[in-house]
Order: sequence, then structure tokens, then C-alpha cells
Amino acid sequence: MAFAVPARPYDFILDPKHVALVVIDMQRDFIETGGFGDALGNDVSRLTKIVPTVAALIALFRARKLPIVHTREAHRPDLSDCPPAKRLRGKPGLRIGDVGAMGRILVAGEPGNQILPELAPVEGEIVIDKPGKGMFWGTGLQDTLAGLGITQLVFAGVTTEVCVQTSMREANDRGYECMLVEDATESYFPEFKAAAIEMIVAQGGIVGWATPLSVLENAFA
Ligand code: TIU
Repeated sequence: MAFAVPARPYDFILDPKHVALVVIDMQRDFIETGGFGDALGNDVSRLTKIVPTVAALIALFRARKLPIVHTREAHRPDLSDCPPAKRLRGKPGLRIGDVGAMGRILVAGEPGNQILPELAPVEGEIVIDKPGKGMFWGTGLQDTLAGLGITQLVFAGVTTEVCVQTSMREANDRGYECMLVEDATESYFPEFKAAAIEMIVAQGGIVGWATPLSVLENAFA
């Protein structure tokens, strides 16, 4: 049975038969000290703080046996799926494919590319390696979701204004109803996180809905 989740800009009518959780890029390189994000000069402790909230959100969906998608921003070792325009954006020595403290930066299979152990996918969950910021480009995810009859997506992960917002916008354009769990997402830049959430819910929910985890948990209860 569908039920209402109090959210901005208005109630999200969640249908457990057609909803999936999407956890974006909770990988070591963005979140752990010594990773790629840290090497770029970002304060990763902002991101570390949301890990328990994301874990609780995953637990909520697991307990109800609802589908969960985990993504990683990951390129093939030969970088054939990394356009030069993306690779050349960074500083020499800190570019995608270069060797960092946790192996090759944003390359599939490297230590830094792994999802944090606390949030690791379990058997039966969907894991997507995405070469873009958005989760649909080059992944085949749309067909997977269609096969499961998914029409609604609840979002968490990092970073709010980059991979989370891009994925949410891609999903919105594909017809999914999207809700962001606002305390299960974070940015290196607090003002960007706040602005991204406002952009999503403005204009009658032009990109989707937003709500805190506690409200979603209460609605499920
Ligand atoms: N996952 C994701 O957001 N990738 C990024 O590169 N984010 C930054 O904020 N840099």
C-alpha cells in the first residue's frame, strides 16, 4: 500500500511495490582521509559524518526487502570510458587513472574505489560502476530498473550537488519520481548542498522531493 511521506515541497506518495533506494558513490576515495577527495584539499570529515545515517537508510530498505542500488564513480583500467575532457580537468599527478594513496584514482577494482565497508552491498543488491557523474550514462541502469518495475527512487550519497544531483536530474527526465534524503547526502561545500536541495524542491518540486531520514522512517513505521 502506498503511503504519504511528509516532504518538501509536499507529501511524497511512496509506493513500496515500485520504489528503490539509490546510494550514490559512498566510495573510499571521496570519504576517507588520504583518498582522492582529501588530496584535492577537501574537508572529508563533512562526508564521514553522514555514514551512520546512510547505514540506517540502507537498513530501512533492507528490512523491508526493497531494492537497493549502489553506485561507484569508476572507470575501466584502460580509461577507454573516460573522455579526455574529464581526465585532463585535474591537476597532473591527481588525475583519474593516476596512482594515489589508495591505488589508481577512480579506477574500478582499486582500493579507493570500494564502497565503505560499513555500507557495503550485500548479495542481491545492484552495484553500478558509472563513468559519468550521472548514474544512467553508460550503465544500462534504466533497463535494470524497468525490469524491476521501479518508478520511484529515494536518493542518498555524495556529493549532493555533483553526482547525486546529476543522477536525480537524469532520473527526473526519465520519468522517475525522486526524493532526496537530506541528511543522508553531503557535499564538501555546505552552501552547495543547501542550494542543491533548494533547487530540487523549488518550483513545485521541479526535480523532486526532499525529506530527513527520521520523517521517512516514521512514515514507513
Ligand atoms: N560522486 C561525486 O560526486 N563525484 C565527484 O567528483 N564529486 C565532487 O564533488 N568532486
